[in-house]
Amino acid sequence: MEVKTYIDQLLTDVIKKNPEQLVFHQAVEEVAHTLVPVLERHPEYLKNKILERMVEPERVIMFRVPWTDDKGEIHINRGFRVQHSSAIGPYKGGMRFRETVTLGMLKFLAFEQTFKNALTTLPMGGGKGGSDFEPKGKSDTEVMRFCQSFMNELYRHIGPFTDVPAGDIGVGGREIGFMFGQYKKLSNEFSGVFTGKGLNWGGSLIRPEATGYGATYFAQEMLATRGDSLKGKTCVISGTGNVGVFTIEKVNELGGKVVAFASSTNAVYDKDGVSPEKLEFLKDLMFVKREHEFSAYIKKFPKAELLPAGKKTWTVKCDVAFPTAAENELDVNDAKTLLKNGCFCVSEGSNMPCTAEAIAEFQKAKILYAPGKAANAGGVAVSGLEMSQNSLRMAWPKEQVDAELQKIMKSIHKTCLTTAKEYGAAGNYVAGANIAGFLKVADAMLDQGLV
Ligand code: 2IT
Repeated sequence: MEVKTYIDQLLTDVIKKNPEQLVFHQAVEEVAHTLVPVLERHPEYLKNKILERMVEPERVIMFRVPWTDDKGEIHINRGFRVQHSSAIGPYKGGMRFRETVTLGMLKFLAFEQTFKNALTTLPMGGGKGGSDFEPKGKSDTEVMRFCQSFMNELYRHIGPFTDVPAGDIGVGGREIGFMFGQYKKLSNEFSGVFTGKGLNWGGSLIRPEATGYGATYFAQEMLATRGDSLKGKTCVISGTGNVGVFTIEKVNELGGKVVAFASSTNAVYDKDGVSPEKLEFLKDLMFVKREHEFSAYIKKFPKAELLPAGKKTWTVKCDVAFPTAAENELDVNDAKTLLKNGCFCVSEGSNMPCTAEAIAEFQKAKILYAPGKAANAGGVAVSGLEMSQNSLRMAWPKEQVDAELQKIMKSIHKTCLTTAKEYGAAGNYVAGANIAGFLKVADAMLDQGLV
């Protein structure tokens, strides 16, 4: 059978077997199409059904999470952990707490994570978990009771050599603290079972910054291939969680300026750029006050303005765009608007933020475009470094972690380019990332037999 026909058949089966898991279909489809030249060159992957195995997570855990709010009312949420691949290391990946979380969403994220983690050069498998619990608007004690109930089930499925969760949307230092505390109590063991921990109890310096810094380093590497840099560049981002905020910080350091940012509530245009002083205000708003809209920012810095309701930051003229929010936040019309306004570099700080049609526009226009599994791998890479520090019972200085992060982002960038070229897709970061990640995991699977 021709490889193209085989891929089409595989995708039909994935859709049939996983109805309604649209984002999972989308993630598999994006990877599968880029693997055609690999499967043509390596029939052993076909014979051993490597791709069929990869589209089926090794294990999925789904459970009830009952908890009581501050008034004593009972709530029931659904908890998940998708243990996707342990081919090259323990399952590793974040937890997402958000009202919209579904099994399909976590399957897509776990699938992506496996490829991303393979690119980091560190020994980590892929996983993802979470719940349809929405932490926004909940008190600290409600979040704690939820996290404890969540761990009452999950603790038996994870461990420093089995599965090491971390944060994602809706899960930051506070949630990791509560989950780690309950894990420690139930297992009677202080171990590196989570990453993104507090600095006093096993966390790594630079972990909160790592995803945003990494996506910015990746953009810098892409620009360097055209003899350019971020210096003097106008940038826009979307979300202002950990990723967005620390993207702004690194863009400032590298001499660029971020003129637009957003949350799920509204968006801001700040023509002069978010200076370091403004960024400190924004950090306080997002991380301390947990205010997810920007009226206080506009009041404090009156030259900034709110974009009209529903208008995305992608409508603001820029050279470089960093999607830093959620999947499919940048569609084909946004891509056309960005291109029309002269944007020539897109580095994905979040997971699958661009739709397939948007990516096709960027590729047709031959701009620099990096998919999340390469560009945002800095977060999980520093998680890997946190695991190393925990194993050594050491804490490395900031400069050392940041230098390692830069080295890893450079290495991922180089791997994407050389692999893409080797398989006839020069300059295509999507093909490069998918193929390089696939080869590492596939070869480990061949070595380890049919398990
Ligand atoms: O999407 C991601 O890479 C993360 N949420 C971070 C995962 C991790 O284990 O640090």
